[in-house]
Amino acid sequence: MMYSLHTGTPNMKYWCSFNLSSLHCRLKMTDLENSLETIIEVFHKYAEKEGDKNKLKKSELKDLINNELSAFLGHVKDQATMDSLMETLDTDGDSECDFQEFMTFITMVIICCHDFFEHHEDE
Ligand SMILES: [Ca+2]
Ligand SMILES: [Ca+2]
Repeated sequence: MMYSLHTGTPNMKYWCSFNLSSLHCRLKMTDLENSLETIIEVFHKYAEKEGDKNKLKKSELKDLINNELSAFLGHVKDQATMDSLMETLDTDGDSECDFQEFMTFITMVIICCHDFFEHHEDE
C-alpha cells in the first residue's frame, strides 16, 4: 500500500515508495518507524468500521479521538465540536476524513503537543 506524502516532492515520494517496497523496514523498525506505522494502523482500525473503509466518517473520527487521543485532547462530547473539526479537516468536501486529511489533524495535534512540552521545559 502506498501513501503519498502531502508535502513531499514527487522524487521524495518515489524514493519513499521504492524503499518501502523493498520491505527492509519490516526487519527491525526504529521507534519513529513504529510510531508512523501505528498512526497508519489506528487510522485504518477506525476507518474500516463503517461505510468507506479508507475514510473516517464523523462518528469514526469521534471514536478515534475519544479512544486514542483523550489524554491529549480530552473527550469530545458535543456535536458542534465534531462538526467544526470535520469541516476544518475535510479539504475535498466529501464529508469524510481520508488519510491525508487525517495526517493534517495529526500534524496539528503533534505541533500543539510539541509547543506545550517545549514551553513546560523552559519553566
Ligand atoms: Ca469508514
Ligand atoms: Ca474529505
